Amino acid sequence: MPPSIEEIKTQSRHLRGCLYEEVYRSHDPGTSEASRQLLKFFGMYQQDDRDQRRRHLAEKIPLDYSFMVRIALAGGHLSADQYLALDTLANDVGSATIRLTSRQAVQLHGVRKGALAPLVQRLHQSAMTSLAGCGDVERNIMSCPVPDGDGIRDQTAALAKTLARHLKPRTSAYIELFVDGEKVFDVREAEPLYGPSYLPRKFKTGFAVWGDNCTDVYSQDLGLVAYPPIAGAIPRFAVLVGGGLGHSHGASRTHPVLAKPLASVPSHQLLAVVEAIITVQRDYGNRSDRRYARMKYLIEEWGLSRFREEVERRAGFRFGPPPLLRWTDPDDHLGWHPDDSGKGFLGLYIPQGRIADSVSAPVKQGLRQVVERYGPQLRITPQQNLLLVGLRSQDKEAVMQILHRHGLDSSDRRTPLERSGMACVALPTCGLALTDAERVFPAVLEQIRRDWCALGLADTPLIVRMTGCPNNCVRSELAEIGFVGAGPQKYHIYLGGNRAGTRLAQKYRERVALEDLAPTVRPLLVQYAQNRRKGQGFGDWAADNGMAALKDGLTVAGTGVSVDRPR
Ligand code: SRM
Ligand code: SF4
Repeated sequence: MPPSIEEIKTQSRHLRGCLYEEVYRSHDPGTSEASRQLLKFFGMYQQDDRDQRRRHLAEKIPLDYSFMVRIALAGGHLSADQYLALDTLANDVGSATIRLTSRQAVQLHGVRKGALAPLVQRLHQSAMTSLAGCGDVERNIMSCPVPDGDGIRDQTAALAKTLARHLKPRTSAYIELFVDGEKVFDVREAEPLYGPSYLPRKFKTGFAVWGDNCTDVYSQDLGLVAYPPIAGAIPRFAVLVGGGLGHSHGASRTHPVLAKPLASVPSHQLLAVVEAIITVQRDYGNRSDRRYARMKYLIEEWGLSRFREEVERRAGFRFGPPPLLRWTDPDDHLGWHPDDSGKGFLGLYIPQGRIADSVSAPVKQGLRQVVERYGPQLRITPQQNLLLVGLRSQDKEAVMQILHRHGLDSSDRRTPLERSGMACVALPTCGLALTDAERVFPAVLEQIRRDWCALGLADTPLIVRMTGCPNNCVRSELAEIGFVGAGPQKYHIYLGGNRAGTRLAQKYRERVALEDLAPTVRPLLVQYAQNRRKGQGFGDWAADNGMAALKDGLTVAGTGVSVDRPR
């Protein structure tokens, strides 16, 4: 029997295992299963080109392994120099693209094993790290990317950074292996928070500011919502626990869950509460079946009261009741936002978060030019877009011109539907993809956009997301329309999430062919355009009707109008 992941972690001497031998000594382009699991804790995923896999297997030639490296950036913050370093690294050791992720991190794909150590060394020189980009630890911590001059958003972003530093694994294996290139036999360090076997599963934390749920806090293991949004007030935090969206088509008890309100805590006690929550999951989370190892399943098993009691016991004080949270429609933060100091930030729509050069759109070169010349701070949004922060108002036009010359449209020219659309990486790099997402999404979105505009809805928001499998990496089952990969070029269609990200979408159709996705939702868009209440979003309309009614082509509730039966 091969060792389980729990055994691999526990026996690894704080994530060392055989990594030294396999990364430095072996000429094999890939690594063993045990090393693959350990490398994830260092933000490194072994992958092969799925487009080539079948041919390689048929011709009995080894798979063409490379690594995806995920650089964790709390709140998506990057300095100009850091961005330029990533841009250079992508060219030097990656596939010449930078991928902004749905959790505000950066991924470089196509890195060869021999380039992992040089890559980490260069990250290190620029004060960046891929440590805990993946693995059974706290993942990249999200927060609203918008600057507000030391207001509540900047305060929560600063807290996100502090928390991210505090929750990093303490093992020095990452530095030894990838910076110093040393093999260490005698490990004496402690992992005070995680212990020798780390967490049962990944753990995700996201901050939000009351009213603006741009980080989708209900999808997080731990959501922390700063309130009240009053200038000068010291924020408290509403604590939400047990969210998580991934599920498996083959495991019927797996399911997406929205995080539940647990408590209200003042900011000075936040760290104690976060640590208490993480250690409860560490000690009681399921370590025998990884499919049920996320904290959402522990909370479902225990109930919220028992969970709260245990967390309070560990934190050492009683929690206040959570406030009733209110959310407005999320802002996508795109376009030009001047402040009072003659500066501002420019939100850029980056389709599918992919910064790359093509002949007609050398976007990566254009961004490099802007960052070199104007030196803005950069922030990645939770929708895979980019903010250039601290630009002088007088430079804005010149920046736009450079970007335009390099094929990056002004976000103002895009409809809300395009600006909010997201697709996950999927094929050809993702080992879990059942089908495409990023590569096919633009065409599907374009069909839906045309229908939407033809119905006079160009200015009405509509959130459409697509993933290549039910792991939900762009949170598709929170979208108003979610396409979730079910097999080659087949997708389940989910409807009825809302713009505030507080409701799960429901399955509407199964295994719809790629080319039928837009035609299948078209009749519903028509009905929505005719029958919606004032201000009612498409997701609300779909949820109000219910999937049963929509599926059966029954009368739309309260409108007396019949829905066309989709193909
Ligand atoms: Fe994800 C695994 C990409 C956000 C749920 N995710 C993967 C892997 C690493 C595939 C693998 O395990 O081999 C994907 C790498 C693809 C590639 O080639 O680059 C991958 N996930 C992504 C990213 C890049 C999607 C994107 O296009 O932006 C996001 C990177 C996040 C980051 O920067 O840290 C990404 N993944 C998410 C999210 C959304 C979120 O966190 O806000 C989710 C749903 C929320 C959740 O976790 O419940 C998500 N990814 C998963 C899961 C299912 C986890 C579960 O417990 O249900 C997996 C599979 C797993 O962990 O076993 C997974
Ligand atoms: Fe891969 Fe599935 Fe995540 Fe898409 S949703 S990146 S296909 S794991």
